[in-house]
Amino acid sequence: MIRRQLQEASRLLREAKSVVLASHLNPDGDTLGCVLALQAALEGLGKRVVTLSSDGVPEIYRFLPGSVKVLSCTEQRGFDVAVVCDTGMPERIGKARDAVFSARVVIDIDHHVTEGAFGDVRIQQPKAAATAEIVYRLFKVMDVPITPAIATCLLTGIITDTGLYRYMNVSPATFRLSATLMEAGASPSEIAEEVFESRSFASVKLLGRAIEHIQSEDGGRLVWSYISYNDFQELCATDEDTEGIITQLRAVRGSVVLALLREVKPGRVRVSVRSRDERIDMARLAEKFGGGGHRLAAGFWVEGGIEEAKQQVIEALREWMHCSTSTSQRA
Ligand SMILES: [Mn+2]
Repeated sequence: MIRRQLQEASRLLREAKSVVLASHLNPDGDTLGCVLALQAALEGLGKRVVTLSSDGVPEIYRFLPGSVKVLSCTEQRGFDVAVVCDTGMPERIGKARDAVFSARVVIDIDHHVTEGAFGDVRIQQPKAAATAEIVYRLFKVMDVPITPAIATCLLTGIITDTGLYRYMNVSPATFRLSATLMEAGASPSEIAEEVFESRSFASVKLLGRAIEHIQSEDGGRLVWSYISYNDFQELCATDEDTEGIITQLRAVRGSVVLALLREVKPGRVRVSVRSRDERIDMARLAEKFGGGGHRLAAGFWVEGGIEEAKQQVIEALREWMHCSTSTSQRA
């Protein structure tokens, strides 16, 4: 039960005068939706709020109310309370760390299952489809009115973390909460258009490159692709433009594990991995590479060129798939 933690967090936030909020690196719709919903709610209560996202706010999330106030870092210290959302482990908040851990109390709100939980108050609910669901519960305990702005932020978290209600994390509760947020003024069609149908031209070209490079292994169970540093340069694209590409690889029939490698800088490759099989735990694989995530969706970095990374990662994936699904003891 997280009821006690929610009550504790509610009390701390109501008593606080200053609050710092932090999202994770390579921020997604859930982490940003959560911190921006909290920003709106806490400002509504008259708190001084600083919202941090080390990697800024990707263009597709700039429609979120209050996103212009997000800072990539701050010199301010000594906040009454810090709230970190959707983060798995403290390393994933990047430069926001110093401000967050200078706060008197740190609250960690998360639906990740990694073992990196931290903070003085830990509100964890692995069954929640998105951290936004937990933040909504916190608002109910705090008796905060759900304004259209707050509803939009929270519904964005749900829509993005469920891939438009397509993933296994969706439960009847997800739809019930979505309906409530819609009644409070959020528009799923507007959110979907902003997030999924407002890609830059370079980003759609990059998707083409990823599809062109697609590979299938292990009888089609492992589907992966890559984007080289050259691709990025040629198309004048950035890592931000790769958002959502891995989702497109899921289109391949029979695919169980998906991976996308992108050489964002020469010799530095970001890897995203997805699984459709609960037994093949992507968070645990990512942890081996110093990354993290959920059972079915995770990410990590590999040092080295794209060719080196391809070999290393695909070999690890093959092995991981094999030992995760074989009847013998797991490695
Ligand atoms: Mn999330």
